[in-house]
Amino acid sequence: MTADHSSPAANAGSDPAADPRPADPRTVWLSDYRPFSHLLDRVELTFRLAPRRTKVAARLHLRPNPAARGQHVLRLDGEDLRLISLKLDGTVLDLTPDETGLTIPGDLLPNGPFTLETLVEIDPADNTALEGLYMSNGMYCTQCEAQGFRKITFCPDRPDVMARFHVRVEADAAADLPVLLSNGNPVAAGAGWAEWDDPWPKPTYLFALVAGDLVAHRAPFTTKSGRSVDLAIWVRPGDQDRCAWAMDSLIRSMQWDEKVYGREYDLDTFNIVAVDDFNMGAMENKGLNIFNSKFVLASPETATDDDFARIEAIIAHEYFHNWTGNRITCRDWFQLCLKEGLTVFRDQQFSGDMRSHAVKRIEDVALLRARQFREDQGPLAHPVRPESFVEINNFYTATVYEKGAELIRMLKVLVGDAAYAGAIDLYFSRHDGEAATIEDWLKVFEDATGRDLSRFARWYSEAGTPRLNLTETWENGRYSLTFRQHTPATPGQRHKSPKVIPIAIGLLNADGSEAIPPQVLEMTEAQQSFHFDGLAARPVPSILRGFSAPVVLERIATAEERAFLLAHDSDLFNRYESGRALAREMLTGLARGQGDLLAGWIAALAPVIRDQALDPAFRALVLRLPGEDDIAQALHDQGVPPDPDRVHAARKEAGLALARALAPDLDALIAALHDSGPFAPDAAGAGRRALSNALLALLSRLDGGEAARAAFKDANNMTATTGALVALLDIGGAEPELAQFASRWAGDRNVMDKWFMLQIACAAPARVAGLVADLTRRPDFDLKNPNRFRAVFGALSAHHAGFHRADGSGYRLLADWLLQLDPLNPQTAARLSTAFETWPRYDEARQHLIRTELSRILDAPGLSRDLSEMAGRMLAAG
Ligand code: B3K
Ligand code: ZN
Repeated sequence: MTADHSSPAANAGSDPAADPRPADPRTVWLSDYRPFSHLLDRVELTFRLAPRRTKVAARLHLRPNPAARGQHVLRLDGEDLRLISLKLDGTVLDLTPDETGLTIPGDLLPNGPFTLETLVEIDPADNTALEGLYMSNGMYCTQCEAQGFRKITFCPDRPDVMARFHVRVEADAAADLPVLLSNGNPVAAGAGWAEWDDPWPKPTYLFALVAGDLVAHRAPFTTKSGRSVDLAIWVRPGDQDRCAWAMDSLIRSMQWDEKVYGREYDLDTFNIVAVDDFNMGAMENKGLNIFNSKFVLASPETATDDDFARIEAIIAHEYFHNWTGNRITCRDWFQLCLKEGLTVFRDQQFSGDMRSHAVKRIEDVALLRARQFREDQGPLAHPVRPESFVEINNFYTATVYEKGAELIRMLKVLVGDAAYAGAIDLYFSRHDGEAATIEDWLKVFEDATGRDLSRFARWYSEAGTPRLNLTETWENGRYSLTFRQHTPATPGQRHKSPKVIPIAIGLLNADGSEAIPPQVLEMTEAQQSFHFDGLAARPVPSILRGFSAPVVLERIATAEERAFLLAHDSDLFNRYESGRALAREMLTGLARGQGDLLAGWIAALAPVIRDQALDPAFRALVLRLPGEDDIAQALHDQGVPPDPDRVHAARKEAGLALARALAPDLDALIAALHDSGPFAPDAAGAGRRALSNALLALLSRLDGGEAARAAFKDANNMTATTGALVALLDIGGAEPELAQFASRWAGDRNVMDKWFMLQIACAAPARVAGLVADLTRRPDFDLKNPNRFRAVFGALSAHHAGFHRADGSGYRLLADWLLQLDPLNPQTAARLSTAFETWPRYDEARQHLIRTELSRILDAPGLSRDLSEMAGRMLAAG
């Protein structure tokens, strides 16, 4: 293979100066980073817990930072704190805090080490934002990332200020709080109090405290160098029999990190606590992970296979943060992808090792496209390392996490497995105990491999999904591939430069065999050709195998060629990809009322579905039709504003046609997947159940739901139950089953979230808004519980045709509820507002309706910083 390239004048980088938007005065800039004025050696905290009046006494041991000479004041962050007393080296200071903190003037500050003591009062029972110290079902817990610690006490609340923490927790004798936990190792305890000491310096965002009436599911662990660790998962009494899977996942994660990354655990205890009210999935606080109970508790009766897989992945993710995030943390919040991208990549590797790499990759790419590509193509697009933010919580995004992980994956493909391992070892030895940057990260790879990564670094600073266009020629026995790359403009970045793109390829002979050894082409220029000589005949190319780069591949191929790859490619990802391309072309054709590609699609798909030698999990993925949001984006890419009703109808029509084509085989195919043994949440069983459920949904289209009704009655696990329920909801006949489900699970919040979510997800488009409104009137709809709010309003926004009703009812309903939620929980309100990010795709009438709702949100008095930043960014792109 030989390569040549030409690079048109396309080297203009990002140009924030071209951003026409007026800067929000609250904007924080990466370029403004300065080291903190002081070093914080040690923090001693005493909590006297009381729901409305918790007292926090803090003693901070500080000294001037030699790296920050010339900064004369000491600024402590602090919000919503009632300051009772303040002392410097024992002397009372009479200073008044402002809205966001406390400034100690330089003339009061010693030149050497000193101690600052504060006593504050806070109100955890009134904390519905779930940031800082708050209460959930009578228990106390904390969430400090990113900037929640400042709601607990006055302190420099930034990740580059790291200290050793000693914590004493005292509970009122009358309170029922037998379990008192914090970070690190337990050092002493008595009736109503406990002390914890964390020997590892950490930033405030990793601080945690939990107090409650909890029971533990325990297990011992011995690290490879012989340290005994007490593992415990703490839950409410009654939930302890649903912790086995999470514990098993934790032990496997610890073993995997030792084996694959050489990383051992470094404390005597590792605690995980499950809480019902939590803004996200989980949090990696040092030695005391706090989890949304949804991602801990599982039994076959209450959790689906997807739940089991997600629990395994999130337990691993938080555990892996102990090294990638905690031991090596981020210098500032702009470097968030340093810990999140790497940790997501590590949890993806882990899940691949535990399950099937190909299936895991297909699922990860589906998620990347559904969430990150969507973000990258809309008004909220931002680089993996953003340059500014108003509210950092708005940047815990698919771009930082999922695209961040893709960048690590590309690096690994580019340098090779052995060099990757060497660079990672260097990263751990060079930066352990530090707060690092993306520059540090790339330097490690440069030093370990001798490569120049300056061009690769553009992936971190430029937003947008590159489009990779491919043309092929076959002349005189020479086969050539010519790639052109182009990244569309994104907000604030009009001009983009060429990226380094690893393109894994294979060339196939007519019998499906490989004409050349599979290889990785390294594209570095705007346009580049690669030549292959010595081939006997024109091959069929298999491009971007394993999705080797997060790009949109623009390649025109015939349906025959796609069908050939779906049947023969040795790369399972690209087999799936060919099936997906066929399905998208067929569905966009149907939605546009053009041509009928159904027969060709079915002819290509059916043999894969019937092929019992293939992994059922893979067949289930191939069978899964592209979602309506995906089809809408494909239409937009074709220059057609999507009509949500037609998209919905096209998908229904394709499902029915497929069901009819497979009809003679459906019963036998389902029967062959039947499991008679006890439920096990392993990948093989999960794959069989996924395929069985997908086929059952097809069968229901033909038999009026008879088989699904029987399956619902017989179901002995939640995967089978929800599979049958979805099949029935889809055909509109599940009233008795919904009622049975609700009466069986009324007392279980996590299971009932499924009940709320599924009926919205499967409702006919015209019914969605009415159904959501009805569900919010139920006594068990709780605005303050993020899981319940997301179950309902996440399902509304994910229901493409229901949310995008032409009358604007979906938009209005969501905006009304975001405005209700915002004063209570701005973080969750801001997160769900991303439902509106796709507005530029739609027709003018819908654009107008969405922009009207976004303006209404933006104009609301007292709007949070979180939601105002999001609404403002979405509107600015107009
Ligand atoms: N680091 C946390 C996320 C914190 C989100 C703050 N808004 C969980 C994780 O990524 O592991
Ligand atoms: Zn994380």
